[in-house]
Amino acid sequence: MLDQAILSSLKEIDNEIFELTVAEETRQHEQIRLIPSENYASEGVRSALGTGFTNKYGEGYPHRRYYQGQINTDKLEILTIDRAKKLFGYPYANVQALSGAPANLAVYTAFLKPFEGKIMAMRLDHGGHLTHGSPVSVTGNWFEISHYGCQEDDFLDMEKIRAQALEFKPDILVCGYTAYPRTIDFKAFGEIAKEVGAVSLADVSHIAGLIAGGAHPSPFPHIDVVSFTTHKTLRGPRGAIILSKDPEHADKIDKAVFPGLQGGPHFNTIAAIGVSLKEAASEDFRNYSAQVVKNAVILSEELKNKGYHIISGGTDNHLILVDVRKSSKLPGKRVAEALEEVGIICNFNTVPNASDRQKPLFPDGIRLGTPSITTRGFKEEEMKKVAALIDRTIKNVKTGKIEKGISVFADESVTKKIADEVRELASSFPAFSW
Ligand code: DSN
Repeated sequence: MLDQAILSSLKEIDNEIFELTVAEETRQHEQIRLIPSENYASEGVRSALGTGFTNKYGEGYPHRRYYQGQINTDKLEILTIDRAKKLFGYPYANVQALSGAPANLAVYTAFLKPFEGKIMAMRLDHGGHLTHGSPVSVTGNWFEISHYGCQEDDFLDMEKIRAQALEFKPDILVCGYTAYPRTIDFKAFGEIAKEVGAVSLADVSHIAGLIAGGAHPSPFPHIDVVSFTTHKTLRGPRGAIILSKDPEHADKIDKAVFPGLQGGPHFNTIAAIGVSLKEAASEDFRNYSAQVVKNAVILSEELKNKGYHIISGGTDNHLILVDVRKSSKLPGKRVAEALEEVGIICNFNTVPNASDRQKPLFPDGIRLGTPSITTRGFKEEEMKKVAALIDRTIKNVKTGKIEKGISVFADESVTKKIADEVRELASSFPAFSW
């Protein structure tokens, strides 16, 4: 979306930032964006981000603030909380966490003391998240961590997870992933947590929009605490929500967010989250989330038919993991960079059950997702075209060692032709009111 009024005032005030903004808007318009954690926020969401709510401080919670002048902010926060509770069916919601990592840290510190608590979660290279106890995150240093992973078929085995939990006895059992293409069995996770006396936490950042739209089962009533960012499939601003079932949990979480970890809430973000929750409750959004999954299934089937090794053999959600080393003898990073050259943006990504050569910066796979292109209106036919464009690009990438400064492409004229086709396809599906 290019808002002419906002942009023309920006141009007058700060031409450098104006030009970068236009360049980024244009990039997002002309490229096919397949990063599964990105989306296009609606006009309503973007408008709400730029209002006078950005000018207001309000440390505390509605009717319990440390600043005067909360007549509108209290109503705003209550309205957004109510929408979150209604949409996801949980009785308590905190809408102040600034994003996903602070939200997860708030949940951990609500229930655990550093250097005492135990957390069990998915390993990072199988689709977990840095804040699920990675050693490079404070979560991996402050708490004792036991990681579970996928089996040889790339699926989670709930019996094995149960056995591991019975032995490790975590205080918090985490499910919810950044790169797991299959349905999460919230009921089984909730039961295991109960059996071992742990709090169950689902970090549903990736699939919050699918849950809201009915395209993935809900964690309610199985999971105690649910955290998620609001800008992925949910299509809101960059922010986070923490849901809970138990009033004592909710109280601890509120205290952990403020004053435990944060100061003043970002009311403009809370307003935009409110807008996105209203939009996510609509029939249109139900259709959108169903189409996100449909598009991902078609893309994975098309790539599979072209000989690509799809992790777990397919997808149930918005994302697909492709082991490109197994498929094409190419490292994930080279493929992701080659795709960027033609205007297709994805992640290079670790994959479970990979070769010994895989490292986080040199993984064997790529991660593709459909939330952004579905927002733009891509359907079955376009997904087939996207699969063909990806395949043609990868087939044009050289294998083996390539000297620095030498093109990765076998034929530059093919690259140029694909890039033109990508630009044409993307530009014919504008996001919102481009
Ligand atoms: N950045 C998110 C993702 O891309 O999955 C995780 O934080």
